[in-house]
Amino acid sequence: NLHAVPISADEVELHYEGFSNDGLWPLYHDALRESTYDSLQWDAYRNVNERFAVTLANIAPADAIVWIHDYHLQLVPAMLRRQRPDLTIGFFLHIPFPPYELFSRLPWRDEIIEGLLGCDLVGFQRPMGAANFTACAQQLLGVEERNGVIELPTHHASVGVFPISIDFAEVEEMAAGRATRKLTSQIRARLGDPEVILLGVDRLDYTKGIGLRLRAFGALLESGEIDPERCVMVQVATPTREAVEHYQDERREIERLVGEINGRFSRIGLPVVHYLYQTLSYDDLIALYRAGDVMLVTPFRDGMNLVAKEYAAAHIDGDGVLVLSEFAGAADELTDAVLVNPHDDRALQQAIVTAVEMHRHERRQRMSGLRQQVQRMDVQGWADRFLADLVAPTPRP
Ligand code: GDG
Repeated sequence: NLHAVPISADEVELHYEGFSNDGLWPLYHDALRESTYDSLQWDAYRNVNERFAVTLANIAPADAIVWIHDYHLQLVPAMLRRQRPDLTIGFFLHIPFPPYELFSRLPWRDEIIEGLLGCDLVGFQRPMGAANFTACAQQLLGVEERNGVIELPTHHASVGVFPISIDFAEVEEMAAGRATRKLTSQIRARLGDPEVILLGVDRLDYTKGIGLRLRAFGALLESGEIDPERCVMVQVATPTREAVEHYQDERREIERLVGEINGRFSRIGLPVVHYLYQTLSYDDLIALYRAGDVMLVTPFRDGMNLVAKEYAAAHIDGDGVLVLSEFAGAADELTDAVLVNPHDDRALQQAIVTAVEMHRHERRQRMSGLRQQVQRMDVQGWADRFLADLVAPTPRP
């Protein structure tokens, strides 16, 4: 049932790599890198959004429900409502929504808010995203908000919080398969059967704190708090947005760090950091999750972070420790993780040592809490809750 919307190579450069990923992405993630604000990129962003809106307007049946996703398409709701006032329109933002102090830098800030206000329901990962959006709408456009509903002359736009999740049952089933079990023991053997495998899995993105965690691991090897004969680290860094300069810089820095740490602490045939700049198959990924004794999820800022949830779902053995940044949306729910402020070097090192040294009983207790939480709040529940609120908005008291 897919209906493709064509985008030219120029538009990929201007709309996708440019405005979306070199303008909005850093701005929405605490301005961790400088954003590019370029009016040619903005024109392309508007044009691509317009094309999605026109396509939807042409194919949506009367009174249909439309659910639009993510920062690449924030203008579509208002564009679509103008053409098709009969539709019920929802939007979900997968990344954080920044505070007014940052958002107001954007030269086209009013247009973005107006675009999103074309919705019947705008959903965010965390309460802070919803609060930031509401504050921006009030300050920039002077709209009135009451009980999570923004009152507009044409309609009411509800603002809600819907933390996304994963298909717990699917991951659990894959993890339980015989092939996965075999793959997991092969991975452990190939790594030299270490006592502890520390694992990182991320798109190679500067928001994910990959360098930070490598530096923490290096410092612990240096101080002797972690023994390279007992522990190895595996870092999967999936290629992403390679045309964007900030990503090229980040890759260089990570690869320099991996080289530095391996040069200093590896033994022949036994590197202490195994680095894969590759996209793995989902089967391999699940086997790797199972092999990981300590999962390191240390973003500076992350809308949710599904890797943290996948790790818990894959650990059907009930063991394993998750080290999780407070700045990932997942930290609101996964309180049985070892939570850490990744900006605090020493705290991060301490969290890693705590995870490596944790007693079996505590590991199992925490993993059980994590698994229950992810199972209870899976992706189907997320979709059901969003769609139920979209069809019958329930203003909060
Ligand atoms: C955005 C938000 C929010 C990773 N490497 C491989 C691979 N992956 C898969 C993981 C996971 C997904 O990619 C990554 O999801 P995250 O949630 O961790 O991060 P983003 O890509 O930044 O996603 C984020 C999310 O949207 C959903 O709302 O949680 O905050 O930034 O599913 O498994 N999959 C395969 N091979 C890999 O090498 N097959």
